[in-house]
Amino acid sequence: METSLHTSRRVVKSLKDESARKASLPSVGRPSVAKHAVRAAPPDGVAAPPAPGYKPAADVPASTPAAPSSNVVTFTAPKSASSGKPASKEVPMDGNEATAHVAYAVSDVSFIYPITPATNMGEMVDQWAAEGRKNVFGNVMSVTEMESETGAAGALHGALAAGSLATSFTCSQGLLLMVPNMYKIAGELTPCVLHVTARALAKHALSIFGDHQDVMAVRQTGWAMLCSHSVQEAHDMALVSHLATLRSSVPFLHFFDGFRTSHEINTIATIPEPAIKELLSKPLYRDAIQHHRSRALNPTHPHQRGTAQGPDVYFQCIEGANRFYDAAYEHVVAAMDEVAAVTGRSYKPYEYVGAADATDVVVVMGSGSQAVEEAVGFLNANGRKVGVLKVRLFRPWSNDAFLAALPPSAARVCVLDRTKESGSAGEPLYQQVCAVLHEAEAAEPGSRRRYVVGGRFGLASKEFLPSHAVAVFENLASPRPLRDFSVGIVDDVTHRSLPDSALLPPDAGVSTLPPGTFECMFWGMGSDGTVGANKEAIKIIGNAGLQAQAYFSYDAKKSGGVTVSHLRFGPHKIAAPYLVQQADYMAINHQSYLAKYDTLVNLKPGGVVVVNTTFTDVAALSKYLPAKVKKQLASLQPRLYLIDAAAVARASGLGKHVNMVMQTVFFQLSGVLPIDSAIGLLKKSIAKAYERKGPEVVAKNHAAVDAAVSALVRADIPADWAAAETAPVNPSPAAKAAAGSRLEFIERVARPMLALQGDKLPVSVFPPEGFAPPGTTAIEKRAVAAAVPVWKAENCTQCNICSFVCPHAAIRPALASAAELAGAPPAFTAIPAKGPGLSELQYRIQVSPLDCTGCDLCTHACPDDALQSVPIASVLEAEAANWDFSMTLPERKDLMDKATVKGSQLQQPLIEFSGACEGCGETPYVKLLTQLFGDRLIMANATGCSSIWGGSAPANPYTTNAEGYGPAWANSLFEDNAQFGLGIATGTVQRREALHRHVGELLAADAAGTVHMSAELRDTLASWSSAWQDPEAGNALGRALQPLLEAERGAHPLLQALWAERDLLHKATVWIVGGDGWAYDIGFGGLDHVLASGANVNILVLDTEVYSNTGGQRSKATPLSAVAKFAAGEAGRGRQGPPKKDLGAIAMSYGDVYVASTSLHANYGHVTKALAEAERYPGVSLVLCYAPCIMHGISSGMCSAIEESKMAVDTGYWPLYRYNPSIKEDGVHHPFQLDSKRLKGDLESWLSHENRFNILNRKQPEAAGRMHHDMDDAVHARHDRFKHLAAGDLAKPMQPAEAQKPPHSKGDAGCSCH
Ligand SMILES: Cc1ncc(C[n+]2csc(CCOP(=O)(O)OP(=O)(O)O)c2C)c(N)n1
Ligand code: SF4
Ligand code: SF4
Repeated sequence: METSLHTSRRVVKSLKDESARKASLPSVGRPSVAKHAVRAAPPDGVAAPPAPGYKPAADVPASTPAAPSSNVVTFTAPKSASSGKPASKEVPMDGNEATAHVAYAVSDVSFIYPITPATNMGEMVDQWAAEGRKNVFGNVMSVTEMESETGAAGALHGALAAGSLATSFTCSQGLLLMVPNMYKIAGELTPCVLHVTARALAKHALSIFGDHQDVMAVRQTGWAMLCSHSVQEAHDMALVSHLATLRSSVPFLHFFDGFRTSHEINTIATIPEPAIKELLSKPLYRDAIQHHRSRALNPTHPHQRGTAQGPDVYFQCIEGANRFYDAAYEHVVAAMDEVAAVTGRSYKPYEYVGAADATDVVVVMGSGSQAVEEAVGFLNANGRKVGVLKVRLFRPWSNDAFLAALPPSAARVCVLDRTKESGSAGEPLYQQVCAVLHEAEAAEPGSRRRYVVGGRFGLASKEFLPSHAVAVFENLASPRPLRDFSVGIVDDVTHRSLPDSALLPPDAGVSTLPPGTFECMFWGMGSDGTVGANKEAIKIIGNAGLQAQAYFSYDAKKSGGVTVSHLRFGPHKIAAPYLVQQADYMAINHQSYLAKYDTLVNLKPGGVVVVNTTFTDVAALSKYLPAKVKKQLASLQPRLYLIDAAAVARASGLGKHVNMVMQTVFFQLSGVLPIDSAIGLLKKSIAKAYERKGPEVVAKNHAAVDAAVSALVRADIPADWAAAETAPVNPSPAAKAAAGSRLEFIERVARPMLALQGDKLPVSVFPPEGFAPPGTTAIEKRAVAAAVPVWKAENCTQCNICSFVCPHAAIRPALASAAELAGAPPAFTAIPAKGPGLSELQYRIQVSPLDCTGCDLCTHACPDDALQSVPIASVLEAEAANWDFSMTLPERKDLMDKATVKGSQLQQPLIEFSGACEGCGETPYVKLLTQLFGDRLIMANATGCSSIWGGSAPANPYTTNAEGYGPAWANSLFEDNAQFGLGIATGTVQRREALHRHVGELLAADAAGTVHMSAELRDTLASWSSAWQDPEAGNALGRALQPLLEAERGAHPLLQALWAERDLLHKATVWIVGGDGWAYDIGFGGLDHVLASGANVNILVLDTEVYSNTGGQRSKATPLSAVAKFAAGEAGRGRQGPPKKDLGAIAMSYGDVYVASTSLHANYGHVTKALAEAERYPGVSLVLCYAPCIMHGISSGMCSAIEESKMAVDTGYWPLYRYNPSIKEDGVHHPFQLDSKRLKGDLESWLSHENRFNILNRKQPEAAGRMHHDMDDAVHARHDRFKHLAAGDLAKPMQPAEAQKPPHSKGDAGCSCH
């Protein structure tokens, strides 16, 4: 192990004392500062000791530009950096790429489906196949995207049955969908490898992050399970898995930690493909492949598989497979040995690292083992005798091999699981180890019993640091170790969590990293390019011969959120599967982060910090910085650099993209590479990365690189910052009022989470069922816009269109009386309101500058040039105050018909400030939905962008009105949303019917004189009983009943029972919402069933024409010729996708489904009408919504979504229609109404505005031209068909429902149905 242990003598002494006492750990307090070791803050004014790898910087004069030539080197690449293996073999890549390389090399067929974080593996093999890359058998892999993981597993099973070498990539919910076929594949003893980025499961919440819940949920399927603990292992174990499956005929699930390993970039030594080829050409493998193929389904030597068996034989057949599992362990060892012979890296299924005579051993699986290994090194260097047993092979388990790996001296064993099995006697690995040890002890009577405890760590990528591992050892060595514990969190409810280590507190700054490791953190904003630039940087560094590691942490915002890039590099191999704790170099790419987040807590004393700020002068900065930050800077004494990177980016034509400026500065200040060569490599990588976007973009980025360093300013930290103090800030009354009853959740949970302090929250603050209160986005105030719109009253015609199109509900009309305006801030100007019933009021358009994303859609939409985008700083203070005031005005929703464009915007949007991308085309539909029906809306939301911007804790954009009513929103899964929504509707209807009966009984009892109630209550109940299905009148009566029931509920148990169910007096409307991936693909079966159900439910499909949430993979809504991911090979086959599936036609074919195809941006009135009609229709309604998305690559940006959508409709690409079965065809009235009647504009020219169509145009203009022509023909043909339908040529556009019904088939009596 290369870990260096920079430990102080006092720490050593205290450890030795502790082990000598063999008792509970003494409270040693924090270890004292050691040379190069404990990175505590230095005393005021004293520079910190240099960290390893540092060379004092030749400084830039304070507050002067740093000349490009100045030597401000901080990192020294040691001579040994490139020693060892030939550089060509050592490359930085992430775990997904490391795995995909091997999977591609040895497989012929793959069926894929996107799911984070495994998606990238599918993307890579798809891309390589499209490029014609050959595998070791000389074949180009056949890669097919399926409609779901169920489909992928079924197809995989089929390909295997046909004798192919097939593979797939998945995790989490995707893996769960594969379970039935996993049993089949294993049951048929089929060689196959599934590569899994182990991920949490959706329980109380979905999480895309890593743990072992998914793989542990399939451990019973009969697949071997081999775990990789690092990026290098992901590469090596991938090959071991493919070899071992061929050897054993047992299918292998190869897994590694999602994100931590799948997305960590690390320098690895790759296995040359010729070596893999040579291995597979051994007779053993040739025979194994031949054997697999000889078993394939083939009519020339047929056999039958998948029979039905009874009690007589099924059991024996299952047991018959034992010998394959018994032999599998040896096959794994043999495969590991073969790989070792080729690579020099040897592995064991169970591998022990630590003291040979260890008394205490931790057993663990996955990347966490590396943190434990660091802890073991630390403890053993300080007098303890401990070790770690790394489990790689979890299934089939080998008792003997495990026991052989465990040192005989081990008296105490702690098993760490990265999963949770609620209610079990212990997690799976713990139970496995207990069983082994129990059996071993039982087999040897009188043998020493080992003490075993188990605990959990790292769920959903929770950080697991060496200090946590030390705490685990401390617990194990204590007189009464905590069992069934958790580590890394504070459980103050069931008190199962371990306390922080006394020997190595998490924040002590003790490094267990190899000497000379340089650590960097880059704080960026989602979509600002920081992550991409850092990926390139670490590759440049790694390719230059240093060992490199990079990991990227994100929040859940689709854009405008926080990203932190964690980079490490140095001369020695870097394991460290955890975030940077003490950065030598920190870049803060947005100045607001200094105030919003505790960025500097992770800065090493004396390190370098670079801030992108408009305040490049210390005096100005001093006014801006919060006192806390000044004090931190004064204490840490970093070398502080300021740069107005945004100005450099703007001047270079890059808009707000500061990433290349900050990257150049990094290379300049870190000195990781000679600056000239670094700049050369950076420019080269820019040219490659932006090639697709054209030479202009490349030139602009190069210009930014050239201009960066001269804009850098070195700042001295004023001495008086050490004594800075700020007055405490009290939230404004408006903010308090907005928080309302949610205040406790907001203060205890939401605010700390938003400040990125969620890790520190104890268990007790969270609602255990994961429910979230509404309206928490109102407190976020993200201030991400560089420019915001301001209102020019003189031009405004009061159409409310700006508010209609705003994706974030950040601009709204305000109506105020003269009296109310008396209390307005001075800048809150207003004009007389126009329209019937509004004459007494004043009107204003108000923007919330702190919630606006600066997308510019509203300024584009405004037909009267009444909005102007201005830099946020110029209006922030005044407009924020205006917004706060406008929020105090009463809602005047009844003054206009809400089912009109203008009237809808006088309704409070009950979704606001979501974390969707700037200009997102999905959110305005949902916003309008909440304005039309928000106070009675129940939403079943499929997983997808809409569930992420709509439900990422703690940000809940769904909010309530003054009454406390608002959308009740739930996400079940991706695949089951239609059925989930149907279930909600069925349950609600059934309960309401019971309530209605109950009211009838009450009224009858009242008439009979057995219940006494007031006349008012009786009359209101009677009226409600007649109007209960009318959402307007019935709900008004329901509201009126609440106080009456409250007053009289004690009079009779029947009244009390009615009071208990009073929320059902309100008629709800159920909307099933999701994206096209859900509706057209994975959820289509369920959706189809709901369409046929006749239930009174509404379905809203937000059609972005790709799987937006997972990065833009093709769905069956993707149009012909649009290039989407997971379909890279199609262009090569001269065809880019089948034509888009016509979901509207399918739905209309039922004849009793209301169907609308609409585009909010193209026709505001149409969408409003369609939603209102759909809701009113007493059956299933389907509204298909054209939703522009950043994935479309609109060349003039998302601000042009309105113009683009109008063209999409004008050209016939996206038709506007409504099919309303309530309208009976009578020759005059037609159920089908075509609302985009005339085609105009040129389809080809519209297509040229969007990159998704342009990619093919650039690559294969002929094929693109042909497809565009086909599309044009199809659009015209469809338009003609629609015209006929609209004229009543056919009452039901496709087949009448009756005609589609299959002849009724009667089941044979006595058949065995499965
Ligand atoms: C069973 C399963 N497979 C895959 C995923 C990963 N996943 C989450 S959202 C999504 C795509 C959503 O696309 P779409 O329905 O079009 O909605 P959009 O993101 O475009 O709004 C995928 C593949 C999942 N959550 N569950
Ligand atoms: S710029 Fe965008 S986010 Fe801001 S108010 Fe206008 S439409 Fe809304
Ligand atoms: S649908 Fe597109 S624009 Fe909207 S949040 Fe998703 S990726 Fe962003």
